[in-house]
Amino acid sequence: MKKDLEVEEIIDKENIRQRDSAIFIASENYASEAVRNYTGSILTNKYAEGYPGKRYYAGCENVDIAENLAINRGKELFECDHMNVQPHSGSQANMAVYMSLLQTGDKILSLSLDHGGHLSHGHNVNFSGKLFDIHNYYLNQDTEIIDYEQLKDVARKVQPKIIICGYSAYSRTIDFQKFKQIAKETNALLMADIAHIAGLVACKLHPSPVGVADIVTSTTHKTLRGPRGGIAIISKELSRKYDRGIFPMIQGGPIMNTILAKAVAFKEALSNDFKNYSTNIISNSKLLAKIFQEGGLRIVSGGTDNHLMLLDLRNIKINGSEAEEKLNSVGIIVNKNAIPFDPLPPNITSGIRVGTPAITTRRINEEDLSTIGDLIIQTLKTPTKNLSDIKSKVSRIMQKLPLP
Ligand code: DSN
Repeated sequence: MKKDLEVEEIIDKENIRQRDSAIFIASENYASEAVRNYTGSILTNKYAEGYPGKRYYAGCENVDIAENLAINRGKELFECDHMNVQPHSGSQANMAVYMSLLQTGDKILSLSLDHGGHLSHGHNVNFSGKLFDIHNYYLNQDTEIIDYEQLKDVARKVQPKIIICGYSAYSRTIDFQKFKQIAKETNALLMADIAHIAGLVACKLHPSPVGVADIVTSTTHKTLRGPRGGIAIISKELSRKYDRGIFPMIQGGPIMNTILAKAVAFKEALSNDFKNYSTNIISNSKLLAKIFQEGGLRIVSGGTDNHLMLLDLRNIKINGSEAEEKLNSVGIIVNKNAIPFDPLPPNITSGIRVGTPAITTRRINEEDLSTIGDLIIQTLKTPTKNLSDIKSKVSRIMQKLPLP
């Protein structure tokens, strides 16, 4: 293969960045070499509109096997009866729910984005907010966790067609059974978007919404550590409609190379190694939360049950945007994030989101993680911009950790 030098340079630099940085972006991970290789396989060459055995192209005999393999492994992993592995992303898995099961203009009830929800759950700059009538529920201002009583009141008043749970910046366990009771009482469908917690759900480290929610959507690249893409788990009654919602309604040809890599990731996720990994994600998250609290940082809701936490930085007089930039300058990668009832706009924010899926894949030990936790506190609290000493300490730790 003739090398494209401009492209090689990008990859070389990104390799170094990923190796030397302490990555705490809650939605990122390091996929295995197998997942990366199969994502780059020759299945990228194949058109396969339709579903296994019912394609609109000839020559699909091998990709049919690939898609069925992904479906069967996915069903085993999540203990479900029907899975669609074709969504190109989490947003598209969600879009297909609304487009196939609702009419445009129908009411959707979801957690507002600035309380931890997702753009595709009805934000006004997103297709979901433009095409549907969005109503929100919120976190309780004192506890900063879901207020199920308030949710029930809003649901009774709004009478939504669908209620959405599952979030991008929520560090506490979600009670899917309570959601189901409220959805049942108000005659609404229930959708659980488990993009963030999918790996934890698969390992039974978070309760599963499968068999409780009518539709479960997810990405495959966060805690699940697969290729970048989406999936949906649907009840038997709704599956035909949903499948048609993906194809032909909102997507054309499935990305067969990614679907093959999803099959690989599901097999990895069925292993004991993955269960240990997922257990470590949570213990690392709890360890960091403890270090931050001992260092005087405030954690939204007072702690974490999962792979992430939100830090409220108001008491140390730095905003989310400044914190993100400062930490980035020392090789610690987080993202600014609104905190519930944030007085600052979303491009600045009062908080940062810190997650442990990626750093746990690097097999960091408690001692090194504690050191990095302390370096995060130091970076945020030190007024000076000259933080080269901290940067060297971070890269020294990260360089010795294996990459998958
Ligand atoms: N953008 C993702 C996240 O960072 O949570 C969600 O899609």
